[in-house]
Amino acid sequence: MKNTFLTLAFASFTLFVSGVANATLIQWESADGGNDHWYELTTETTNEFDARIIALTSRHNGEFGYLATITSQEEQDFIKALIGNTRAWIGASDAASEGNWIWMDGPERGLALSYTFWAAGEPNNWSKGEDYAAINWKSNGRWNDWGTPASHQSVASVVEYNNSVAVPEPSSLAIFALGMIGLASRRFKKQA
Ligand SMILES: [Ca+2]
Ligand SMILES: [Ca+2]
Repeated sequence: MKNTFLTLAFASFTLFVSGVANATLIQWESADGGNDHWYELTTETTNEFDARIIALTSRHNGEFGYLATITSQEEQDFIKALIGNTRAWIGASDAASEGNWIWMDGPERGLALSYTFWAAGEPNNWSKGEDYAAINWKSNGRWNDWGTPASHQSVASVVEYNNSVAVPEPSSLAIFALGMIGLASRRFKKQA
């Protein structure tokens, strides 16, 4: 039973690594005033939960992935230029404590948002609760709290890569593996 689980987890992880290889990645170079991190707009659209799993299990040149943490107007502008008008998940959430927005992963994991770019009237925790942030609400780069419980909408994600991140705990990794199995089975269905 345990071996089956590990085999499935490894198979789905391999699937993801190969899938991510085709995506477009751009570096925000320090020569341009950036942080030298890499950014990716995923080609796959998912709900807010799968988006986080895909980001955390993604690697680029050995660097760790996580849903983007946008901490300045300059970073917001760089990402907006990368993704155009595509709506996508970023790494902010208030799922742990309603109204208290934090970055879920990456170097700013657990920290309150020091910079925000919410659309007018957002975050509004609409329709029994929205706890995850999406960029490009109304195509202007502004953010919305989204992930409506009734629908868990599917959109792209912005994944950021660098190595100054906390390593996930083993219990978290087990959850990621379970999530990957679910995603992998969905991919197999797509191909069928
Ligand atoms: Ca909320
Ligand atoms: Ca909202």
